[in-house]
Amino acid sequence: MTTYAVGDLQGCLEPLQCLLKEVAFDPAHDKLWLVGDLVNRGPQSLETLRFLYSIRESLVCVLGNHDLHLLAVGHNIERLKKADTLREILDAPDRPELLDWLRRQKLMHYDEQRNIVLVHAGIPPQWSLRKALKCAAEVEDALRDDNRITPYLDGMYGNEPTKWNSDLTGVERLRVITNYFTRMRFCTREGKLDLKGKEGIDTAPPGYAPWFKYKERKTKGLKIIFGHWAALEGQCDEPGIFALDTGCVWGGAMTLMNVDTGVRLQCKCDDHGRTLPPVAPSISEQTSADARR
Ligand SMILES: [Mn+2]
Repeated sequence: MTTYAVGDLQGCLEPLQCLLKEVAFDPAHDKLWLVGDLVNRGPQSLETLRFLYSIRESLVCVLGNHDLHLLAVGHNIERLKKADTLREILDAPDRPELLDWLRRQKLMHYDEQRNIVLVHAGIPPQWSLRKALKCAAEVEDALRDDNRITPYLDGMYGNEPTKWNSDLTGVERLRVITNYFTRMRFCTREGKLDLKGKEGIDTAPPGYAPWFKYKERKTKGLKIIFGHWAALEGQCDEPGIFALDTGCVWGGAMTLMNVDTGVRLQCKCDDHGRTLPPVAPSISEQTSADARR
C-alpha cells in the first residue's frame, strides 16, 4: 500500500492517468491524496470528476477555489465565467451525485501518524494545527448542511476581511477561513492577506511574504502538502513544505509525490493540459531535496 499526492488537476485527466499508470496505482490497495482544484480551466472536468468519484474510496481530497466555484455555480449562486470549463458538469445527468460528493470533501486533511497536512493553498502563520483544524471544520460543517450551504456559498466571494480575528462571525468568518485555505499565497506575519499577487516568491509586496516563510509560523515541524501556486513550479525550499502545483493546465506538468519517500514524478503537458507528446507521455523523475525529512 502506497500513498501518493498529486497537485492541482484542473480537469486534466490524461496526465493524471499517465502518472497513475506509471506508478501502477491500484485503488484497491493504494491511496491518492489530491490538493484540490480538481476541475476547471482544463479539457476534461466532467471526466475527471467522474473518474475521481469512481475511485472515491481510495481518495483523500481537499477543496480548492475552483471546486468551491463549481459548487457555487451548481447552487445557482454564481454564473459561469468566460474561462470556466464547467458547463459539461452542470449539464451532466450525474451532476447531483458528483456535486454532492464534492461538497462533502474537506478543506484540510491531517494524517496524525505521518504528521502531515494536506491543504489547497496553505495555513496562515498565526494558526496552530489545532486552530487550523477547528477553522476548517467550521466551513466543512456549513458545506455539508443543507440549510447552510447556500448562504455560505453566497457569502464566500470577496477579499475582506483580510485578516482573521476570533471575534468574526457569520459569513465574514467563513470567508476569511476559506480565503486562507483556498486562495492564500502572500500574507503578513500576522496573517493579513494579499490576494492579488500570483507570481513567484520574490514578487511579494512590501511587508508580505509567502505564508510558509515566517520564522514564527505556528505549524513549524508539521509537514504540509499544498497546491494552488503554479508560479512556484513545485519548488519550495522551506523544510517540510511540499508545493505540488506545477501548472499542468498552463503548459507545465502534473506532479505526483510519494507521500512517504518524497520521490516525485512529473508528466509534462501541453498548454491545453493534455499529455505531451500525446501518445508517449514523457515522465521525468525528480527527488525532492526534502525527500526524507
Ligand atoms: Mn487554486
